[in-house]
Amino acid sequence: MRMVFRWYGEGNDRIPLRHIKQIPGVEGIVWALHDVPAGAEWPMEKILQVKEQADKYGLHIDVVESVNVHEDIKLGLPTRKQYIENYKRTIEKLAKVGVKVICYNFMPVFDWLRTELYKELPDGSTALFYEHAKIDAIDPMELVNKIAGNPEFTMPGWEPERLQDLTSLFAAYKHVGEADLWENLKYFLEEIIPVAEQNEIKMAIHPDDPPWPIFGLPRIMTSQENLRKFLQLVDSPYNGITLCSGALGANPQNDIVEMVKEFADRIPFAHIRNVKVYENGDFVETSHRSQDGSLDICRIVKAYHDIGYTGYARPDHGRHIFDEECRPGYGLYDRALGIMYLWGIWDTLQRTKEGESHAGHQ
Ligand SMILES: [Mn+2]
Repeated sequence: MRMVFRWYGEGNDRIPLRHIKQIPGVEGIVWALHDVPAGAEWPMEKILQVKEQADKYGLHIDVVESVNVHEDIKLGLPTRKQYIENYKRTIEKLAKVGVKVICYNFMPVFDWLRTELYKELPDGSTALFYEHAKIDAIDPMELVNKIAGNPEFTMPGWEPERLQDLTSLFAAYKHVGEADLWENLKYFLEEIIPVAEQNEIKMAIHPDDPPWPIFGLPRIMTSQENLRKFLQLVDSPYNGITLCSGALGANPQNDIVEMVKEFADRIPFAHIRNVKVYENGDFVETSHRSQDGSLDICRIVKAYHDIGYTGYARPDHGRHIFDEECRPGYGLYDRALGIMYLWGIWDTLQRTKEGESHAGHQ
């Protein structure tokens, strides 16, 4: 397991790289050019700038999250051709600076979705929360204003230029059902996976968060069965999954341990975090500790250890703790705690496997 940490870039993230460097076992950043709109080719000078910044702290830039897929590709419009060409050029450029994995998603209109960014937990910390009743009652535009309207920084997946024309986007998706979305995803994969292969970059789709349709928009990266179907669309080691325990785990039907086992050699990137799912299906993000949420993170990490996982992992989200002012879900403290929990489980399993001969000494 190779630990990495999401960083939003100089001037776009309050957390400095020198702090990330101090989290034990973190070897690289998970990054993106957040000011480049979806569908545009990434400029090489901006890519090199991030590499230079990371190099200074001995952090690598192996994992990119995300290169966003333009809506016209998901809609299957004729204009997708140019956006797919741009995507291929970006893959080639990223390969030149040593990138190994590109995370992306194929969710229509909205990326991740929550109803509250600062839900108070019993211990006084706050975290991202999803409430079914609120989603059922709210107008999508109202939610956009709530999520993307006020923060200090733009939120990934909620970029204003992407959401400005919400009405026409919804109209466009009226004619796109699940079957069409699968078709459009297949078309996209058949175009880009050969380029990924040539450039030795593993593409890793992020599951839908949460894993069910929202506002009548189709969502397909939702279950073990659908992930299996996805991997068969283009059966290549370069066509893989970002297995996100928290996204998939919001549906109690999803068994993350089973997914790690079944998709073992097709998971170049793991997001490991916990969620607490309530009786009525609402869920809140919690600390990583198994006892705090509905997912047994110990068993999930053990599943990765059992398959001899050598891919990248990140703690994904964290709560907002110790009065930290941070991006929702992306503070330093709780993600760092999460990493230490993951390492604690991993290192214990590793030592147990190696035997007890060290008698407590290195
Ligand atoms: Mn995730």
